[in-house]
Amino acid sequence: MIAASSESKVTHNEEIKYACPTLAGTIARTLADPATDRFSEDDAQFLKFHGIYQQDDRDKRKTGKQYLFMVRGRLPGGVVTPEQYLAFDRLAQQHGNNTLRITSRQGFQFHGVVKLGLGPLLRGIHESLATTLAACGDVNRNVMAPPTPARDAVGAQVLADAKRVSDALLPQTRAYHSIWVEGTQLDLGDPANLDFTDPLYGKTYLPRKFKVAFAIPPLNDVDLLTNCLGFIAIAEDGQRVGYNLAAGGGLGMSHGNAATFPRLADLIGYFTPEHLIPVAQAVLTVHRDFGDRTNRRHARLKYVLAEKGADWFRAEVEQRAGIRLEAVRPFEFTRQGDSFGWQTGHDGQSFLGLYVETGRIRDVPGHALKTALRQVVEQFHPEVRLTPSQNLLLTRVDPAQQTAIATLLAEHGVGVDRQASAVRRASMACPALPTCGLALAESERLMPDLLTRLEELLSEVGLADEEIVVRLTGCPNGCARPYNAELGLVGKAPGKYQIYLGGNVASTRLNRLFRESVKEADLVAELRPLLAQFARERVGQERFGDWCARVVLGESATQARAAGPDAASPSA
Ligand code: SRM
Ligand code: SF4
Repeated sequence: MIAASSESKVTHNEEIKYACPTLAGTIARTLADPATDRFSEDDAQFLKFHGIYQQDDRDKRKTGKQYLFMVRGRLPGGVVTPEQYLAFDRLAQQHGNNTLRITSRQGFQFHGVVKLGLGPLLRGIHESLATTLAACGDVNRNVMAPPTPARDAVGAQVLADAKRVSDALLPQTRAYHSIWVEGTQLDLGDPANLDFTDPLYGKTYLPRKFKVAFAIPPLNDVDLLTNCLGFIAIAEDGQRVGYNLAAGGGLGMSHGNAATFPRLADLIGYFTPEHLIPVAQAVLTVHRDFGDRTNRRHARLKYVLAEKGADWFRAEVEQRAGIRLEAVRPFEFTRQGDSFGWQTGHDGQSFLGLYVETGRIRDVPGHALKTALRQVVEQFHPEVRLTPSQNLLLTRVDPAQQTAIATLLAEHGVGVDRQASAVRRASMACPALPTCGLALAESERLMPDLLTRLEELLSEVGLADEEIVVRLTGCPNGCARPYNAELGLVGKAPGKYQIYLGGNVASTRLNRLFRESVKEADLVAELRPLLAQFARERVGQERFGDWCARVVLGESATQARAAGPDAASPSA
């Protein structure tokens, strides 16, 4: 029987998972069929579990649908070996649109892949010892972790833990290997396939996607509280000694549907590292067993937390993990985001933070980032790490190589010192048009120009060097996490955006809706009086988000913080 939390009928997604628990669908058969350039609707749902989205080029819809595929790689903590990077660079050129898109969860996306290219692309990714399995679908997605080589051993310990959790939460189906490596269609009538039950996920997997992140305070570069499951590392004497558990975050919502909302995670308790996997599996199985399978808009773990409460949830996790959680240990998040330029890690090696506009690695006239990175990786073999803000780090660099790397980058128009303005470096945009089927408005294609206009405005009001966290998405699903930005812009309709204000730099507070359906051309004019007043009246070094929360949204800073779990005063 398919588990449901109410008497209502389960969704179609639940029915097809139940009918085909290996998630093989008829993907391999269709892949081998030269007569079609697309998969059936049901197979398109199964494809997601294999890291693939069936899309079409929305710029070309007037002349009929042109099917293209997006392929998402799963890279825990955003860590990419030099060999993998070179493989991805080549595969993007051979089978995609010759760009690599760093995602807001430290993955890589290939866009513009045609059906014929899927087989060689996925095989190439597999041969590079990476995978796209469970990068999408009703399963745990890419596990985020701080990519910056920390000042002590904690960073490496947390990355290793993130990899362990990622592995422990992978689905066990043979379909991925059979389709993409062996090129064979599983026999769907074989009882072994019909009755397949995943040891962790069961027959119907999760009601919806599930997201995990690790953070090392005081840095909140992963926007931890927006995840279903968050692990906040507690360190003593340069070692991570345990984790605070956070659960029930998530951002997706629909315009005009108050039953859907962004939510920050609750702090649940503290535990020591030997319990990491049981705790992760306990939280995941609470979602599996209590998530709503009758309504995909209400199926995320955040709604279970919102409705049943943190005390109920803590008791469930304790019972499933077989431990008692201790009281949350004190910690403080002070900022999100990345740092740029050359820095030195705890091991004495150098690393370079590079700003990547809207996360898109590509060559454009005067800025051949894709070629530059390929040549740097070929010649100097740094490890590549993808950040949760869609930027990139080159790590494990011999300090003696800094000048040569900077020179090679400069030859391709890629600067190392002042890479972009503070506001641009703190920005994110989701892909939206033309690839995303859910986009209501432009995002990635609009962001560079919008930021130029914002930079001009900031100069005009005397704030040229001001860092403001600005995030733009083409719809309310929130893929670039706009609801905890200081300034969030969310697509409402073609050319129209909702303006959200008042997130904080630590990413521990949700912003609030300020204006609705503002025309794209009017966005900067709408912000001008606000930024001018902020420049005149801010108190000391007060940030734009805090000022908005205090003055524009009519709250005291204290009340504003209470809108979400305030990291400055954590409580169990
Ligand atoms: Fe997302 C759906 C892109 C991070 C919330 N997201 C999509 C799809 C796959 C559209 C679709 O379902 O057809 C987008 C593909 C666009 C394209 O053409 O590439 C898409 N999401 C992305 C990425 C690439 C945005 C980016 O700018 O980097 C991110 C990929 C991350 C990864 O590597 O796994 C991405 N998506 C997020 C985040 C941020 C995060 O996880 O930290 C969120 C908000 C957090 C959350 O999950 O609540 C997010 N995406 C959604 C939702 C809303 C889910 C909900 O609960 O309502 C959808 C729609 C859905 O699932 O039906 C969605
Ligand atoms: Fe697409 Fe909306 Fe996500 Fe942007 S926020 S990528 S438009 S689903």
